[in-house]
Amino acid sequence: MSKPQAEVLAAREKIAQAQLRAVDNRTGMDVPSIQKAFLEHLFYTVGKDHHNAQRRDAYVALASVVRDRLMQRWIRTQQRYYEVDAKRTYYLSMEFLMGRALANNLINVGLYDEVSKILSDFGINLTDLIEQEADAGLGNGGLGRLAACYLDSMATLALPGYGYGIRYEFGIFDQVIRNGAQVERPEQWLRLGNPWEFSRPEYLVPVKLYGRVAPKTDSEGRYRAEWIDTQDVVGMPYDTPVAGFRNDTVNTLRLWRARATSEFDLGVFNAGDYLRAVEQKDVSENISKVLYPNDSYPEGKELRLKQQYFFVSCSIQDIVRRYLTGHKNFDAFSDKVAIQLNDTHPAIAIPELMRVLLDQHHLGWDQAWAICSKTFAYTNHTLLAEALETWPVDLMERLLPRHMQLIYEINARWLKSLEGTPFGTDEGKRKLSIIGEEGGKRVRMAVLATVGSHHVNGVAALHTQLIKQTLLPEFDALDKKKIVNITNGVTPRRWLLQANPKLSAMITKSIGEGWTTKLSELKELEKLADDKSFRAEFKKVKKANKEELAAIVKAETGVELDVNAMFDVQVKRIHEYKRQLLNVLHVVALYHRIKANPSHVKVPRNVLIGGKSAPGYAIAKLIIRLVNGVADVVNNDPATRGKLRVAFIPNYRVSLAEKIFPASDLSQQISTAGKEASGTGNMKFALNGALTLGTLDGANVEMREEVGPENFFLFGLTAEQVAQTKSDGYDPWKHYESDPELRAVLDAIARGDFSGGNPTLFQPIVDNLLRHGDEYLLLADFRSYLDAQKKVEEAWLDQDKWTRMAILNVARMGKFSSDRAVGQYAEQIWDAKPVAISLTK
Ligand code: D6G
Repeated sequence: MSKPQAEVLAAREKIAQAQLRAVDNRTGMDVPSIQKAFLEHLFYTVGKDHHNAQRRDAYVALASVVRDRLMQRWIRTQQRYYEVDAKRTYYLSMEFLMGRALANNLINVGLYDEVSKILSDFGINLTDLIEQEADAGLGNGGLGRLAACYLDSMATLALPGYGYGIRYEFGIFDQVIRNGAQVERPEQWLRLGNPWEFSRPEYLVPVKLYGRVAPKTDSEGRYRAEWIDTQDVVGMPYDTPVAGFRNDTVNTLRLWRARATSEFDLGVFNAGDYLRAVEQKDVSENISKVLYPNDSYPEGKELRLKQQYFFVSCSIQDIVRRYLTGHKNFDAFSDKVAIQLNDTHPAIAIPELMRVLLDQHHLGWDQAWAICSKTFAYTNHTLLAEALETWPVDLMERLLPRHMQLIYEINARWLKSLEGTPFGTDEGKRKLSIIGEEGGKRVRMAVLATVGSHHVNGVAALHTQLIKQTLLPEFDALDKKKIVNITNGVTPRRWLLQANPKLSAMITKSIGEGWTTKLSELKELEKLADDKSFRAEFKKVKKANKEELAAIVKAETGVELDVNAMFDVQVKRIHEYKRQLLNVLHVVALYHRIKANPSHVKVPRNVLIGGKSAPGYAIAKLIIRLVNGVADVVNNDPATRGKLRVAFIPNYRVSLAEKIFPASDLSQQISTAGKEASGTGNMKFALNGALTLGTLDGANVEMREEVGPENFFLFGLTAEQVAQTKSDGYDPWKHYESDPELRAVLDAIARGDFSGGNPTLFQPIVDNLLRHGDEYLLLADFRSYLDAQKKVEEAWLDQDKWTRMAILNVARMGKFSSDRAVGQYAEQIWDAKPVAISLTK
């Protein structure tokens, strides 16, 4: 070692030692250190004294205190991953529906109770500060929230995991209700700043778009593609720490923001058109501006494909960069890197990794393809035909010409490999081609993702079975090990420990706190279901949670709920297949029964419905109006007093969900069988002691198995019967004509009973059911649904029995922890091992 080099190293070591001492001083976990840190942050970070500090300032100061403590663990974790050259798992997702971070981080670092006490000594209420934080609403619904739960579990299981996605400036819109209708408002979660994110300009990556491919031969005469005349943007990473539960692991969620390149406008700029040059800067930065607010329905816009490629390209380049810091060649790539594609949205990652390996690192095709197919795995989230993504070949050719070439080449080799199999015929090849010919040439992203992945997984047993039977039967026949099931799960930290502190405390008091990381320990509650005093306490907790929710509903909607009445709840995206409309039909039937004979309705209910509709989904928006129309009539009719209240809860989001699940008695999971891949809301309700009224769809099937059929209200056609009914030629009129109660309900809606006498407003809804084939079989399931609702009422009338059933539901939800799900991914798909983190080593 030369002398100057030795000096540099010695100096670095000195800084490292000094830094350790400084950090030790600053991030103490004891009460005086935290008190001091809070006051210091208020002063130095926020710049406020106790006279002018507002709640928001106190929130920022507290977030900074927590952040400091995370930072130490974060840096140590990332160092450790490099030291042991860990295999890393990358979760690529267009959506991460994270919600708020403060309470979750406080809980995970183990400071919640201390901080709450310290603040109350200062006269500050911790929950007031928690409410200051905007939800990180970077997702539409289940798919995005699943990604967030999985990050929590990866960190808690000490798995070296990363989330990669887009830092949308505008997340999912805010929903307000005006005259009963959904109105969308831009959601500006970053407006007041975000204390949890760190920009990392040192990791900027360039991304190319458009242009053309120039064939070249290199000095050794080999073909080399060059992608030129492109329009470039750069990706700027923003890192958010993801803390494991009390284990010192802190992983990273890296979200990309699109920025104009520094020479963005040189051409135009040189031509003297300064203003146009600046305008063009905006165009490239638009890529990460807004989340597409569609759930299970691709918009097919050029900007959406740009978003997909933008974040995928940034992420793949970053993954390769990180891998190459410790490796000289790509031989170990798939031993060190696992990439999970959350649905097909990031499937362009497959040709992108091929491009990087072939064009930038000059690997041969076979080696590059072998690496890809050992690296990628794909999670399918839907079977709905209209939700399967395809991109027009001509758009792909224009935006990503090199990728289109690579996709053609991948496809040619794939189809050739089918020769000699039962699918080597023209017919077989046409079915299995990555390029679909129907309705113009299109790239089928699900086929691309399946061809390029070593595993494909469905998200519940029934869903996986349907993938094998209907979506990808040929792939299943070719390789029986490729398609596997991993039933979704939810994190018990956010969805029980944080959201329901009262129930959590009660559980911990009874069975200890092991359940927070080993959810199956809840099983020990089973014996307490028969314990009278436990049941009484359980009911008390539920009632207190209902009071909290009732106050929110009153403030948001003006509707006064009766906390002794059943809270009958359906919250999720508004979609025809989820059948919020079926719920409304039941409410109208109940209303009619009350009007006919009030004493017949013995169980008082509050029916609560919440969820956003895609802004362009007209019929879903009309369903929201119908809920509000029905609520107006029902709530204002004196006959319903003490019997029925209906409210549409506006702006359903993660932070509101945390208040809703703990307060629910009945959870409605009533999708048409075969349509809902899994559901995760269903699990959160049951985990918080709500009973499920549901169809045999998605994970409901497994939930019913776990809790026992006697603790689950089942109704409706099975997936098989749904398919059969349709193929037999389904006739909704038959049900209308033969069921007078159903007829009265539909006639009332058609007549305008819930639209101020206007018969046209809800006509499209009635027409869909009666004249356009009732695609989701509401009328076929109506009677069975009402019968099940009757059983719900009977059960409710025996409160002891109901509470017993509710406790058993909680006790038997162990399977639905995201820790179990992520553990299965790690073992069966990623081959990922935990790396324990210690702050002292
Ligand atoms: C996080 C924490 C930070 C660390 C960085 C590593 O932002 O301390 O330096 O991750 O990122 P990579 O070098 O692994 O991308």
